Amino acid sequence: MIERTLVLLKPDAVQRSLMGEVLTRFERVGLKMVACRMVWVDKAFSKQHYAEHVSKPFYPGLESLITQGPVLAFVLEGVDAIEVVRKMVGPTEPKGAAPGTIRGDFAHVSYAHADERKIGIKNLIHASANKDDAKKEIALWFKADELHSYKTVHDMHVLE
Ligand code: IDP
Ligand code: MG
Repeated sequence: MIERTLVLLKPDAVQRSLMGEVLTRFERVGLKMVACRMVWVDKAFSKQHYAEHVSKPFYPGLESLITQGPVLAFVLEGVDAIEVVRKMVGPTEPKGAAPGTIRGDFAHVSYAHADERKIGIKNLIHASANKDDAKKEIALWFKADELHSYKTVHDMHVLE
């Protein structure tokens, strides 16, 4: 099943100059970038993107993190892309994220540490959690004419 999923490299990833390293991982497995933009998110847009979390205790820290600098927003396409990208990203808390995952390889902090300091947990990246979220999030971040269809060299191996 060819799917599309929304990925954000959060301000901590952008500020740590990790965009290239992370994008390389997605390119290497043959996922296709079909849209991309750098965006400085404001508080209102954060509340739209993180609507499910707005009333949670960690939301203020999360909002201040996601609005503190530009994010790189992009859409990846591939077979079961939503699940594959979440697998590559790893679990939310870097402390428990396995080596080999993006959060496990580039961060280590715990919820307890973030909560004690009342800061959002710096885990580098967002990826849509399921089909419904992917559809909503892609529509929130991109206009239809910003989503491209084209062939990569992977397509002959992925599709044929
Ligand atoms: P996800 O990014 O792995 O999908 P969600 O539960 O959707 O995780 O949470 C969204 C974001 O909110 C997380 O990536 C993280 O930055 C932040 N967050 C989630 N839970 C906590 C928490 O308990 N303390 C601090 N920050 C949190
Ligand atoms: Mg989530």
